Amino acid sequence: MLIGPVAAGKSTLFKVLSDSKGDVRKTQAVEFEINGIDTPGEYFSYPRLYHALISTSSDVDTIIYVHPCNDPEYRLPPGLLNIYKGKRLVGVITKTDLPDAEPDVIENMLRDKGFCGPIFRTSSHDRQSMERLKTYLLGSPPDGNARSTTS
Ligand SMILES: Nc1nc2c(ncn2[C@@H]2O[C@H](COP(=O)(O)OP(=O)(O)O)[C@@H](O)[C@H]2O)c(=O)[nH]1
Ligand SMILES: [Mg+2]
Repeated sequence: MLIGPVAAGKSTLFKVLSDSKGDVRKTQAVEFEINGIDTPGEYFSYPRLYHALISTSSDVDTIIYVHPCNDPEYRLPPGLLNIYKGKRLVGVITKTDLPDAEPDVIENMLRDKGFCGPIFRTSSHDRQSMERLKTYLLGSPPDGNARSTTS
């Protein structure tokens, strides 16, 4: 399941990860594909909508937190990751093609805040960067160990 703020690039990633065709539109509702769930950024940005995220995520193995690399503000709500204990957590820093991209700054910020798990960097202009994430997701079993092996 992909989570993260509005316009982080979740749906763009989701399209590649789920091999779906068609344009990326603004995500109005939770969208299900066979292997994944895309969520609207609003669910993530408004505390009164957290329950929607939490109930949607109850059956998923893997949470992918998506953060654009030109946004220096930490946006993961405190405590939300604790709810996801036991699930595989993967970070993705998107939009590395932008002129104001600062992927190192964003990655350090996530680590400073205690984000565990592998962190990938992607750009929609670099299909391979997204395919690498996909290969990882397909190749490593979601057993929850990713969190403790990489930090
Ligand atoms: N430059 C650039 N733009 C991107 C990238 N990924 C997504 N976008 C753009 O950012 C906007 C928001 O993307 P979207 O996937 O809808 O974000 P979501 O709200 O998290 O689902 C769209 O205009 C995308 O085309 C990227 O890697 N690089
Ligand atoms: Mg979306």
